[in-house]
Amino acid sequence: MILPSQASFSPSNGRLSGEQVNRAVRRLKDLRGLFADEAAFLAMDPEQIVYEVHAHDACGPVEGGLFFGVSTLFPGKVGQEYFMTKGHIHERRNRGEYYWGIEGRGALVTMNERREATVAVIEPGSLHYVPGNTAHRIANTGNVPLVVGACWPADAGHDYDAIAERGFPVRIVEENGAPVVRNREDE
Ligand code: PAN
Ligand code: ZN
Repeated sequence: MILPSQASFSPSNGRLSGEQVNRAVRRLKDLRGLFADEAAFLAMDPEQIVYEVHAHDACGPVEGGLFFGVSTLFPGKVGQEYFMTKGHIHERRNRGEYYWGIEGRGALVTMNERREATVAVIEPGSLHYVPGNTAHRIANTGNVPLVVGACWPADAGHDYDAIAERGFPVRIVEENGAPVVRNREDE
């Protein structure tokens, strides 16, 4: 008999529970160098949790498998820049991914291989397809946790180094109390 699931998912808050759920935490100190305002970054608590990822990855990194995850990105800013995930491109470059908004409000930032960026609003019920060969990150532009679901090929892998050097071409920052997209060329 095939067991259909070893975990449960709450449709209201996105929490994943079950024995086969992996939990990863990223703290401010794990995001060093990503934010524009280095002085503001250094003045903050490095142990502060910025986001958590709960993933049901029971099948392991096999071709044809799928992973399911829920990211919870807490509200906050470093200077004027909203809290964000590290961001990555998949190790197997052609692997795509679905994201969907569950709670809170934020931005999905993507960058293709020509370094062209897109920014989409994430809100409860929004659905986003991230094609292959495309780096992706999310930012929380609201005052409550941003909860985002994701499903991606189990053999995709995460490549952080490939984009760490030059980063994404845009930043999501607060100006006059509202989120705006800032081109890094203007910095
Ligand atoms: C997501 C991300 C998650 C955390 O599950 O891994 O939001 O972001 P970083 O991996 O960039 O820290 C996903 O895109 N998986 O492929
Ligand atoms: Zn991904």
